[in-house]
Amino acid sequence: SLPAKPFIRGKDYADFFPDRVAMQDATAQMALLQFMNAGKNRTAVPTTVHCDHLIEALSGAGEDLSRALAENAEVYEFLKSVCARYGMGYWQPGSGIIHQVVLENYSFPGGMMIGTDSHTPTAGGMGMAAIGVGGADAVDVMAGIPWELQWPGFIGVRLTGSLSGWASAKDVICSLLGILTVRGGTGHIVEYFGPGCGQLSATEKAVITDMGAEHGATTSLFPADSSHPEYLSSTGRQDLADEVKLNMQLFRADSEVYETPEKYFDRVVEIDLSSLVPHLNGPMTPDRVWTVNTIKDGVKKNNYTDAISACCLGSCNNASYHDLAAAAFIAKDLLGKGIKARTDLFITPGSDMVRATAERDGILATLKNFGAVILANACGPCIGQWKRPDMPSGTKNTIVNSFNRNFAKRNDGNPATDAFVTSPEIVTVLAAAGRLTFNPLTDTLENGKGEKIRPQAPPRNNISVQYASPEIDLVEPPSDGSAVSVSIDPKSGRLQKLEPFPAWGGRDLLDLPVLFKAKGKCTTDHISPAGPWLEYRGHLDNICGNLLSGAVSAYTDRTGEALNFLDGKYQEVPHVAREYKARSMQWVIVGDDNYGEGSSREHAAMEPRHLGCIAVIVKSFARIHEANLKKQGILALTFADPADYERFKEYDRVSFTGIAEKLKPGMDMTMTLQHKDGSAETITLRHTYSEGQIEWFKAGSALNLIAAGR
Ligand code: MIC
Ligand code: SF4
Repeated sequence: SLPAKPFIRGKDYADFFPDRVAMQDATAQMALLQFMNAGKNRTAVPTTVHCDHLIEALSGAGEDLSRALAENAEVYEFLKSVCARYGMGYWQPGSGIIHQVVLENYSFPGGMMIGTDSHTPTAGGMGMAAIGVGGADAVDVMAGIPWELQWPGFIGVRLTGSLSGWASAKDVICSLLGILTVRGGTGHIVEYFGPGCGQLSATEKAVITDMGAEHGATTSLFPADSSHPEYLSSTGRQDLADEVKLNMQLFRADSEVYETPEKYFDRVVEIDLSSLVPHLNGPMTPDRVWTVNTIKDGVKKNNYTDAISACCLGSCNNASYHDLAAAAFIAKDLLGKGIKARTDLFITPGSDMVRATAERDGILATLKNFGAVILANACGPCIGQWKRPDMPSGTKNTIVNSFNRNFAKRNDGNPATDAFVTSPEIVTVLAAAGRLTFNPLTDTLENGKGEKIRPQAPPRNNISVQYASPEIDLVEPPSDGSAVSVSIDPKSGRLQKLEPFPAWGGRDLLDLPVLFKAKGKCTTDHISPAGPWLEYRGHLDNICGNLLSGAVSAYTDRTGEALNFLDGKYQEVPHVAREYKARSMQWVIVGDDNYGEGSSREHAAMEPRHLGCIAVIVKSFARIHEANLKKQGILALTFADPADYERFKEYDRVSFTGIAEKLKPGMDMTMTLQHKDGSAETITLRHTYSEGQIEWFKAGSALNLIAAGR
């Protein structure tokens, strides 16, 4: 039924019933451990689990996959048995990166899905409302209860002109990041429109919507056009392709929206595809924009290393068939002129379907001849699963990749690696040039004979391809899984049954130490890093060992350390938190802008909760992290006056009194900040809690309510 009054953007909450849930192995473990406590027999909607994050990149697809199967056997077995038990599909290790597999198999215009990964909006390239969430949100949908979202605002992006030369879809989103920054999309859906959309294939559109996660948008979306039935058909979904062709108008905004977008969108951004030049965004943040024309200034001003130590082509963002085909075109042309890759070049195909098709068409053979190492169809170097024996941590170096994010330590765990994100085309040509400042628009390469070679940009041919069948794919669940047993070894270091978090209990929260005051950028990669820690994603107590280990303390400017109020020493955050927990002391975190940017990993909320955190108070939140904190029973609060962040000093404590009366939808709250010298001040705080979400806090977590049947 229609709501009685229109929802107010950025204020009202609305209930949704998404069509599908997708989870990847690194987040599915915690999501499924929670779902197992929800008291349900079967998932309420089609649900799939994708094994992609846990595969390490070292020597190439075959060996890396075999090693992953052996090393992660316990976790894969757990995921597989939970899938069989609760009626979910299990995409085996090697089948591909979640978003590419979803795009190929489950995306269609007009659908709605959620996924426990921030890049779920990749399917927005196919006109699907696809939203990244934490595992507890997935539990709602799998349990058949409505999933709540604050009614978003809308940003319209009008695309005109057409891409040419070395410019690609990646440059659309890299340039938009320069306009919106990493916070600009927060709380909004970014909708593309205009004549430029028709120039882009479905997988090119998906590059743009995938990386919408980087400006914080709830999701990004393209209207349906002929690229959609074409992709449906080439991925073996002819029936859907026919339906979409017949109903195209239903999956586009009404014509008045396109005629007078300013009336409907909160903001309209114009991007002329014809004017785009290749971007190289980075390092450390995807909204630091450079192009092949300006990067020389960057190197000069910021002392980036010009020599490139390695190039990577892959990730959910840019590892489609057409991406590999474009790279192979450049490689073939250069090989013919006597030039090979000068740097290491690692390639992770997006899925086994892409791998099989690229192999069939000779694309992988060309890339290998060029010098590329083909890695498993998985996240690999994009998520720190990259072993670099030749690059000791701490060595300053430059890498170039076709991924989407480039936060510190993200790819190889080395804080001194500067990562630049760019298109597969630029990755390939820079692998041949070996230096960051090579400009394919103006510069030439030199071959062994001393000849000057101008590299050729690939033609923009999005000719449709009939995809080959993958060798590694889906294991369907039995029709009745109730007899399947799911076992967790109580001695396991990787999996641990979850104990419900305690209810709030109606108490005032008095004299809480500020355990950590984060300075500057504090993404989920800073709060709960991935890489080697991916091993503990199913074991809450063990993964707590990484809490805030990448975050910079505002008091000392060093990472990962907190002042222990009990003995006056600076120690690792988890150590101090455990000492407080042992004494039943609750504590708080204070943070800067866009706190919790990046990943959907709810570990960044569950770890502090497990160790006794009761409130996180920041200048502003990234959407998914704020929701994760609320779901896990932590108070997620923002300063009414961001300048109040400055008031926090070492040894400060905070108190909240009268919470039941003060925590009301739409109302500000107050908090007392007590300084070491005995003085105190009152600070006004904002929040976005709805009536129902306040109940999550009271119950100790949203899951506690579901488990209690409420
Ligand atoms: C990422 O790209 O940061 C990840 C790893 O895919 C995360 C999920 C995770 O932390 O497991 C994401 O984007 O949500
Ligand atoms: Fe995997 Fe990287 Fe995509 Fe995250 S961004 S899903 S780690 S490929």
